[in-house]
Amino acid sequence: MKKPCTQTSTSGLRGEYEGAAADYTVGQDWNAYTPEMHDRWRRLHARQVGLVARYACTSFRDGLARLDCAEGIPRFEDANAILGPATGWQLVAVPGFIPDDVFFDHLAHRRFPVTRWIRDEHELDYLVEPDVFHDFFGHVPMLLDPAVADFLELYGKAGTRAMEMDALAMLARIYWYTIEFGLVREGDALKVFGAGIISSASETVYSIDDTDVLRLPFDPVRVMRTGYMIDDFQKTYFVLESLPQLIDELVGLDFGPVYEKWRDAPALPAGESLPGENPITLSGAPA
Ligand code: HBI
Ligand code: FE
Repeated sequence: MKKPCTQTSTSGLRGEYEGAAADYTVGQDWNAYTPEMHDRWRRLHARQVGLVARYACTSFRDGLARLDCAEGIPRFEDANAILGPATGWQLVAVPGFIPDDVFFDHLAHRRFPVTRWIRDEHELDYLVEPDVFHDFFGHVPMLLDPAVADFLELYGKAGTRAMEMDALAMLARIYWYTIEFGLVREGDALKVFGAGIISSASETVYSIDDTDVLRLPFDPVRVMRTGYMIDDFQKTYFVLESLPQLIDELVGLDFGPVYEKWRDAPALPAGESLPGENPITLSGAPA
């Protein structure tokens, strides 16, 4: 593994890796945030909160309300005081994107890595790398949901085998299409629970209201076979019937044979359904 301090210069990743521990954790250094940074957080938060009421799933709305983080970049230790008793998760500050094996190890131990830097003024709606707004606003409310809390630990534990079997790309699609870009049905409406959607104003509206995008019922093997977009809106979203479906379908799944079978096949293109599939045509929430 590269030393943290060499990663900044050789990989082009944003963030200050110098001084990070072997597990890539750093102090949040909350006092280093400027008033401008806190103000940027406030504006991002205010914009998303206006959408959350209509578009986000109940767990997200409840979780966000408990975190009380509207006024500025939150202190991770304050969130930890809420998360610990609720689901046993703890946030750890990281400089930015971290190596896969390190990321998996944190999740397997119920530690969620949260990037400490905040995006610049000119990238308020979308950026490819995670920042503190994406990681905290998008992910932390869902860590208060018991099914998501358990699922993320399971995902972390699944990482070692996926890497050994050269099937990381397949496992990563599970995370991408659920934790990052997942939708969930609530009654007759579709709601957002993925952090990649809910931390972006335009994709929140698009993922629910666009009438042409493909929405498929969640199926773990179908998900593991499907490619995804990293720098544009998704062309396919997968819809859970409920958040506990994550546990119901993945706890008993033997990933090994699935990796063996599909690892070397080309990914299914996003945005295309297979013969016999029934895309979901439910509309979003009533206005
Ligand atoms: N590091 N900070 C951070 N955040 C992520 O979401 C992340 C990561 N490292 C690896 C990774 N995600 C994914 O590639 C794994 O889920 C496969
Ligand atoms: Fe994320």
